[in-house]
Amino acid sequence: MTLYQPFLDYAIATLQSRLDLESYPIPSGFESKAGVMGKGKNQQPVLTTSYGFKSDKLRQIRAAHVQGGNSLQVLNFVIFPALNYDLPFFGADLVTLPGGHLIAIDMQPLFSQNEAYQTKYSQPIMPMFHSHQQDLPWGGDFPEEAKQYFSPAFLWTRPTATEVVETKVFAAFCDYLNAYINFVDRATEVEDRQQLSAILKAQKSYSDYRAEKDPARGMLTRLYGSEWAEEYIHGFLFDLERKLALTA
Ligand code: DBV
Repeated sequence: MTLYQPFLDYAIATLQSRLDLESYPIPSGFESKAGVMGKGKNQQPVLTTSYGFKSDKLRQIRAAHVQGGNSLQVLNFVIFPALNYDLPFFGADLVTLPGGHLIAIDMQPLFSQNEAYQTKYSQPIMPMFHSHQQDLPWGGDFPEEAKQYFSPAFLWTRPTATEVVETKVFAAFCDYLNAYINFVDRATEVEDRQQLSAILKAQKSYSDYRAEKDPARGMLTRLYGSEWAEEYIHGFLFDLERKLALTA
C-alpha cells in the first residue's frame, strides 16, 4: 500500500456514501499511464492513475495518483463545483519527493476578497483549521500569485516524518473533506444572473491559473512527454475551458 492510497480510498468511499455519485469521463489513454523516472540503476517505475466522478452539485471530482516508490508519491485531488453553486473548490495536493513531503489542503474560495463569502465558507472551518495547524505548522515560502486562490483555512505544511503524513495529515484530509461535503449538502442553487456570471468568471480564473501554473507539469513531461502532459492537464485535470468551448 503506497502512502496516499488510504487518502484516495477514504475520499472515494466517503463521497460515495454521502453523495449520489456518477462517473466522470476520463479521456482514453489517461486512466492509467506507466512510465520510468531516473537513469541507470536509479530507474524507478512510475504509475499515474486517474479517477473521475460528479454529482448534481459538483461538476467534476477528480484525482491524479502518482506512485513511483518511496521518493515519488503524489495525490492531487480537486473538486470543481457546478457553475450554478457558490461553493468553494476542494483542493488537496499531497506530494512526496526526495526532499520530503509537501502538503496543501484547502477549500479554495471563488471570491477570496469578499467578506460575506469568507463568513459563509471560511469562518465556520477556522476552529478545525487551528486544531490541525497545531500538528501541521505553516510550511513557509509560497508562490505570491497563488495566494488569492487560498482561504484563511489553508493548511500548508512540510512534514519531515512520514508518520505525520499517515496520521495527522490523514486526519486533516478527512476532516476537510467531511466539512466540505457538509457545505455541499446545504448549498442551494444560485439563480441571480449577475452572481452566476461572477461564479463563471471565478471558476475560469481558478481553472486557467492551475492549468497554466501546474507544479506537476515538469514531472509529467519528464515521465510521459509534453504532448501527453499537456493533454492530461487541459483535457482532464483542469478541463473547464475545454468543456465550456464545447457548449458555447
Ligand atoms: N499539483 C497539481 C497536480 C499535480 C501536482 C495536478 C498531478 O496541481 C503535484 C499532480 N505539486 C505537485 C508536484 C509538486 C507540487 C508542488 C509534483 C512538486 C513540484 C516540484 O517541486 O517539482 C500547491 N503544490 C506544489 C507547490 C505548491 C502546491 C504551492 C510548491 C510549488 C513551488 O514551490 O513552486 N495546489 C498547489 C498550488 C495551487 C494548489 C500552487 C494553486 C491554486 O491548489
